[in-house]
Amino acid sequence: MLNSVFSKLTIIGSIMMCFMYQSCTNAPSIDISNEALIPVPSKVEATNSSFQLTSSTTLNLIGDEKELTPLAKFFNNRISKSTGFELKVSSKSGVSKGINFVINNESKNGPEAYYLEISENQIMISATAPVGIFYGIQTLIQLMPDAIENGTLQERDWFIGTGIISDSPEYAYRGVMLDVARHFFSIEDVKKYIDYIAAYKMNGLHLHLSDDQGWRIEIKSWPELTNIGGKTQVGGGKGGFYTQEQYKEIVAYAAENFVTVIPEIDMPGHTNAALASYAELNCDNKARELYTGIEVGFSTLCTDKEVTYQFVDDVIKELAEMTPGEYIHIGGDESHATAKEDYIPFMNRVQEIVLKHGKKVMAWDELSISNIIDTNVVVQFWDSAENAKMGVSKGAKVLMSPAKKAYLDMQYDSTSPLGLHWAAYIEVDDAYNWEPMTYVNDLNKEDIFGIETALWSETVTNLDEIEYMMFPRVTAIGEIAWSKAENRSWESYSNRLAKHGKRMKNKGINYYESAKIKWEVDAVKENPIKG
Ligand code: TNX
Repeated sequence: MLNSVFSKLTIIGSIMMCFMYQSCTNAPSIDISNEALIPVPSKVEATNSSFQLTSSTTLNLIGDEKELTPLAKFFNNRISKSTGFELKVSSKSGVSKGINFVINNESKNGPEAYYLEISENQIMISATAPVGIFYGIQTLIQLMPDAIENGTLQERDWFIGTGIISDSPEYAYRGVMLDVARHFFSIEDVKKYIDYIAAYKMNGLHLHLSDDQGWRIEIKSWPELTNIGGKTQVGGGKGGFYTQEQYKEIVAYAAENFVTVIPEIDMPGHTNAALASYAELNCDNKARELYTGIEVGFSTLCTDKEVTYQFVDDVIKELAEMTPGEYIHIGGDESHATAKEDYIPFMNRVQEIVLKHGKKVMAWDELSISNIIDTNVVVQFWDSAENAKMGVSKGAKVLMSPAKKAYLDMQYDSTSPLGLHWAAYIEVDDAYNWEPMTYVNDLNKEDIFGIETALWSETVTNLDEIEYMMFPRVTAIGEIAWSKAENRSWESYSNRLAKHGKRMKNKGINYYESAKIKWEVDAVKENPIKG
């Protein structure tokens, strides 16, 4: 209410200004430094006027047409349902009226950095690479009225505030893990997950593809892994798996959204589904029963059998062949059924296998007790700061995923209908208020590979539930990973999130309406409605 009075006053104000200075345009004044941008950009300068997007706005591509055309398509797709516009796209040699995507070599902040300049007549997003333009587009969409997120045609004007934003990420790797083993999720759900994370400038999708309850990726040389091991899930549902073609489809969709897939095959523990599929992987040569509970730590591959290494080699080989990303995750967590003297040589040998197939190694922090055989090894800190530090002392980098802060499967509080709480209850402020640089003491910035948040799926069974656990906490972790520490504060983030709620609602996201946030149900930024 107050807000709409305020915005009417602003409009009246700008009309009066226009008479005073005789520079009448019908562009309302919009202050972009007040927009609810998540993650918060490095620098925002408002010039307090607006650009109007109309059906005749053109999209001008300056740079390699082949690289820029998919971005123009992406932009048109994002805005077409709500605006009804299909902007005309053409290649140009220089910036002109309309929206310009520009590839140039001017930025010193790396390929993901972008520069966004909005004036009354033109918008320019420039970057050294397509990924930077993509992130500029994500910001531009957040600068549009919330109604842009509606899935149906909105009859209204589309004003975007003017000013300049320059932005670049704090951490190069900003990931999200999805456990498709405890409960299986369809390709469509995974694609939605990719859309959600890319919107917050996150660029890694770690897929937890195997666990005690299920094997979810077709391996042609070991077909029973999915024929048998893919048949069920937690609670006894029908499970499922991705064929290699389907996995490639996920990888390709992720790449279109500048997201890299990191596949995980968890071993030597968390392997009951494989042990149920092939008797010879067990030390006693007896196939295990399929498992649909949620206990951990009871299964292990037989580490002194040669067939185990043949199995690992074949699996990693097929996985490496269909994974363009540099990393393969080999798990290594909670192998309580594997003796330490077996675990260490096993993990050493599996690391060798990953390198042999041309990939780099990622594993949970327990890996640190074995050798770190390559300087590119990444240990994923979830539980033990000691392990994280030991990994660094042996030459590894650390991926920060502290369970007490970054686990999306933890309950918000004791009343949450979904989730576990073995690590903590994680309210939105808990998810936001931590600092990757100091969370584990004695780490240097260059020891940190990046930030990753994780959604384990023991209690999560469908996309609605994924959304509930993910939102809004994923936006908190996304901001920690992208934005500079000096630009971040709970006060600012929680205010922005309060406004951002409308956007999530319009998108149809089933987010958790935390009592910690003063949600603004009516958008603050109601641009003048037509008529
Ligand atoms: C611990 S985190 C696990 C997973 C469970 C998760 C549940 C980690 C490396 N291992 O196996 O799914 O807790 O929160």
